[in-house]
Amino acid sequence: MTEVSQDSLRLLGTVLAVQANFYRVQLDITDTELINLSASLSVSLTKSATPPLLLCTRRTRLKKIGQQVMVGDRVLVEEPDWAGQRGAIADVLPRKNQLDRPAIANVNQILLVFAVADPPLEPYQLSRFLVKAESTGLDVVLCLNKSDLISTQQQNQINEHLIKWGYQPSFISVYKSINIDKLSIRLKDKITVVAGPSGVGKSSLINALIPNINLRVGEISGKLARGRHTTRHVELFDLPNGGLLADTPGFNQPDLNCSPEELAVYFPEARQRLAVARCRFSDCLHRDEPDCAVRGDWERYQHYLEFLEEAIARQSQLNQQADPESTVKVKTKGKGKQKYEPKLESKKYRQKSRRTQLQELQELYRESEE
Ligand SMILES: Nc1nc2c(ncn2[C@@H]2O[C@H](COP(=O)(O)OP(=O)(O)OP(=O)(O)O)[C@@H](O)[C@H]2O)c(=O)[nH]1
Ligand SMILES: [Mg+2]
Ligand SMILES: [Zn+2]
Repeated sequence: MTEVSQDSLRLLGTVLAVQANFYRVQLDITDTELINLSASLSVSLTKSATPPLLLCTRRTRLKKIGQQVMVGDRVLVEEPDWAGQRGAIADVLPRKNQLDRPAIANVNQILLVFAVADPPLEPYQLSRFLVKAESTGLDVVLCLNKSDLISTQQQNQINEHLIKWGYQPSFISVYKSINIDKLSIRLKDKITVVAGPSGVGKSSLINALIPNINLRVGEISGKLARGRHTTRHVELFDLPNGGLLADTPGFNQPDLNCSPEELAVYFPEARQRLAVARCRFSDCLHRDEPDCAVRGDWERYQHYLEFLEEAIARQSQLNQQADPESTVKVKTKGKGKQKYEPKLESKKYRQKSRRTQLQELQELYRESEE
């Protein structure tokens, strides 16, 4: 192998999965392009149109500066060993964004999957997922699966509601291959994260979009598998027509961790109202303030009020935790309900860092989801 051409080759790729200290990187360039690019490389590759995958380590320099590498990262790969399919990540390009759960960088959109039936479509739960998805700032594609289970009339009714909510759902059926092709066009050349409650057909859909992937379908991914590292494991899958897709384990109640002030903008209906009028107060929470532009008889206003209560409770909880002199302690009970009780004064009471408490809180939420 001629060292010179190897060195002059700047290989860019995307991290598809992280396994212990190894990173599975898909190169931008296809095998065929690679061979054509440099005839002097004694690369023993079979010509194929698929981009090569290299199992990479992270350069010591990156470790020293504390540069993490995550799924979705765009990376510069050096010293490719084509025969052994190995390489080393020399640099990480700046991230456009970063999701925490699942931990993926550079995501373009969220594909929110719900079922029209089995499990029944619950407006409040759907609202919660929509708000959570909106709070990432990413585009939200809403898909309603199992349309084979309802009549056209029922479908139209659901559609009317969702249009009022500010969404245009795609009604799909994995079973009957309805609108799957249209959906795959929207996924082309993008990094998409699939989300939605358990049992709606997320894995079935991904299996339909990516032949030969064989994700587990219909298993109770909730109780048993979740929490084990197998399902926490994040991986991006290559779509046949370009683009990457990540499955997430279904969970039925995402925690909303936005502040009370920002909540309204995660409702398209409220955004519309705020685009044409203003509230009298700039810090209006749109509850009972005079001259509010958002309060009104829109369908999801009650959802807004409920999520607002939650966001307010959450915020005061965080404030309590930040203030060691506080005399009130918050007990978190399942399903995100909070109860306030007087904190027991104790000299031995050890103030935990806010970070530890947040982590514990997240664990609690996770447990309540399971
Ligand atoms: N009627 C009907 N059933 C479907 C359709 N797609 C999937 N299912 C069924 O729905 C059930 C759940 O499908 P999964 O793909 O495992 O659902 P999931 O969203 O991945 O569930 P979790 O992994 O628990 O989050 C399975 O029994 C599927 O066969 C569809 O288009 N129509
Ligand atoms: Mg699944
Ligand atoms: Zn207002």
